[in-house]
Amino acid sequence: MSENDAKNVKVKDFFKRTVIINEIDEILNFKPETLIGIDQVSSNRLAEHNVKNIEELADLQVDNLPDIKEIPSAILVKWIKIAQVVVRAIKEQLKTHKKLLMIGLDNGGKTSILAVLQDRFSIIKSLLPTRGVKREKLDFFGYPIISWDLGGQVQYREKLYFNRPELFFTEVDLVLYVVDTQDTERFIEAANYFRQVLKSLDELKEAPPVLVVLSKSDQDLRVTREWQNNINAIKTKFNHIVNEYDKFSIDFADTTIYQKETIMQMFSTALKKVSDTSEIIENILEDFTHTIEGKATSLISMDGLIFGSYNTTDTDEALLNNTALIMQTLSNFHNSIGLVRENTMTLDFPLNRFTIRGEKLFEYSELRIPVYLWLLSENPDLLYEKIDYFREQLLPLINMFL
Ligand SMILES: Nc1nc2c(ncn2[C@@H]2O[C@H](COP(=O)(O)OP(=O)(O)O)[C@@H](O)[C@H]2O)c(=O)[nH]1
Ligand SMILES: [Mg+2]
Repeated sequence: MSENDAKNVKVKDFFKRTVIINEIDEILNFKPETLIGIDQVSSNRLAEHNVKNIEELADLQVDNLPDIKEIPSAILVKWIKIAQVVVRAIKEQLKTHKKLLMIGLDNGGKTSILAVLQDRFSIIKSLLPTRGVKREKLDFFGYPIISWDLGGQVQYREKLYFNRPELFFTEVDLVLYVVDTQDTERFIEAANYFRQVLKSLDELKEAPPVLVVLSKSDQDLRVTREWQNNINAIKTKFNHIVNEYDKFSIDFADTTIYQKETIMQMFSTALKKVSDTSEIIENILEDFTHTIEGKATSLISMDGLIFGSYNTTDTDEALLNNTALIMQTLSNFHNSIGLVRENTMTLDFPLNRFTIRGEKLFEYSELRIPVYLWLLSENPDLLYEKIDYFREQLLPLINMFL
């Protein structure tokens, strides 16, 4: 899943080989000529008739075709049908994602926040800004975060966002609205754009939860009266705007790039709003399993609670979980006769060419029950190599959701 969208695009075969697909949601906005069989001249003719992209092509009515004399109607109908297949497939694929939008005025700190995430989790996949609208996208363990600026010198962008809001605001699972708490001069502008965003969402009948990110809440400032006044002013204003509608829920989280944990906390708040804990843990395990080229992973406590697991086949899942539970039973027995619990348990199956290994990660509850990460892999070297990465980078993240 979090293996980048574009690689899994099932509709790729409909496009010319030279077409580069970075993000699937972008495809709807591609020109018709990107499709196999549609030449540039015809694409331009279509554009003259207000059919500028694939989505608009798919929206044409077969029984009410525009009169384009260079394009025979039988051909046009064929193109419409192809566009419809593509659009349907893409919408289907988009639905399975949890899409997080990060927006706010330019200079608010969005890119910096994404950079912190990227920097902490080298596993996160990033995509460069794409042509046209300048957007940044990060794949946060299977949760795409799309970011762009509002306001300032970027009027041409606003036009696009607010004239064709459906391209940006549909099927959004969470809006992260970033406000620079130090830039008092632009509070009003920030609030106005916020209202415009809610209005667009409302018109599209969308009501994702909203998390207002109070950025640049640096440690030394937080103790000042002035900063506290700023925060109160923002909260009052934004709550007031939200109350103009009775459908949005709003929350606030303050962050500073100088304390990375504030950014982690903000994201865990965000993810908790869109997914349940086990789904988040599973996404993290999935990415790790890919990194170690493993076949299955499970996070299991010594009393048999499975916190989350990832596997590609049912057989691997059964193999891993059954083996893990038996090894844990053995470990409990050893412990009961006074042996020290091993931090690592490994079982090699050389004839079958795989290894199962359990790594003690932490203890949970007052009873201090050990929790192990169990891995099934045909390539144990990678598993040994990356376990420290898991411990240092991913475990703190998982702990936020337990
Ligand atoms: N003091 C402070 N400055 C920040 C913080 N986050 C970002 N900045 C600065 O604000 C400026 C704009 O940040 P940027 O991430 O590019 O904003 P964007 O336009 O919303 O993407 C940069 O000079 C950053 O160094 C923060 O938490 N504290
Ligand atoms: Mg930026």
